[in-house]
Amino acid sequence: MHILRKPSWALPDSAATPEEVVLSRRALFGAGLAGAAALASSPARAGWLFGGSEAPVAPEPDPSAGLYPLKRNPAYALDRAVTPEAINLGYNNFYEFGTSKYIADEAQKLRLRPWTLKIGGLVEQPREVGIDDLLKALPLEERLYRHRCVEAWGMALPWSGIPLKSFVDWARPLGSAKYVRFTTFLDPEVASGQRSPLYDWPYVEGLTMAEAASELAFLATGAYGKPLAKQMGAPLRLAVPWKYGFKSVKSIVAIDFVEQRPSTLWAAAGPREYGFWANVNPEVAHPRWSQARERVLGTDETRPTLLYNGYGEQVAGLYAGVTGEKLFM
Ligand SMILES: Nc1nc2c(c(=O)[nH]1)N[C@H]1C(S)=C(S)[C@@H](COP(=O)(O)O)O[C@H]1N2
Ligand SMILES: [Mo]
Repeated sequence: MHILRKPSWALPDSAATPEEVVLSRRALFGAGLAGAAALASSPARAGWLFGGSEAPVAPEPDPSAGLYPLKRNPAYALDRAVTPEAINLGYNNFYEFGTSKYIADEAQKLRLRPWTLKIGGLVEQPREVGIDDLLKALPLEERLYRHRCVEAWGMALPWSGIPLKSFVDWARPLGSAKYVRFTTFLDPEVASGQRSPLYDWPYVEGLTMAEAASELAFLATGAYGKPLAKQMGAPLRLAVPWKYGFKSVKSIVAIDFVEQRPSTLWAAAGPREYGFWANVNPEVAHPRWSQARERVLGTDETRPTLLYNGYGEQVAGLYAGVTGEKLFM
């Protein structure tokens, strides 16, 4: 997602990409995307762009690993194949670590413990909870979900985590709360992308209370039967699959219940292109490209995009009374 610039896959890049990386990307994305993958920035370049250091970081054990895999909730089935895990681990949007899709190495700098979630705003009692205590306090399950990025690519994956409604009930918001605001960590020392002045860090996203209480909204703590990978937004991210992917905010450190609609990072950066609602709709084009079809990650196919990304049955009712709003951008 670039503002008033070409999409990232169209950016020319004269930096040589190591052959083995190009080859593995070719295998991952198929012939249709191989060219784009070869053109895209390497992780090293993403770090260089923002002045990140290249020191390798040793993997740390994840104390929540024993919780997974979780029991799958069969209510959330798919009409398509699960995207291979390797694709999800190697093709990400996480601008905190660079604007290319290949930020996985850079994201390993993120430290996951201690990880404290602050719950505040309009709640009976503000509190701070460590991620491992949160995992003990709330029900966990696995769900298969689709994911549709506003950049016209889609995928499907098994998330593990907490139904957002369970979290909201547990947090005990006041009746005056109208929105939930989710905030990503802020640490430009670790996240070289946060040294970029182009965005108003930290990354913030929001939902209405009704959206947050809907059955589909999910707080992901894992994927593919394991704790979340750092590049996928560990240790806690949102998954709202009927909305464009930028709503699914990663590496959350604060959840606040508020009365005013929150100002969100992408809506602030590009108000003509990205809005608060961001519901998927094939008939409402992005100002710079069609949303009618989507590239299926991990294949060389495209498929028609579905209204609400195929989740209309679960969520269309949320918008019945909403008028005069741009629900699909
Ligand atoms: N904090 C944060 N959250 C984020 C983003 C980001 O750049 N920073 N990118 C968003 C976008 S545009 C998408 S498509 C998804 C990508 O998630 P994935 O890398 O796990 O596929 O994360 C979303 N959440
Ligand atoms: Mo996205």
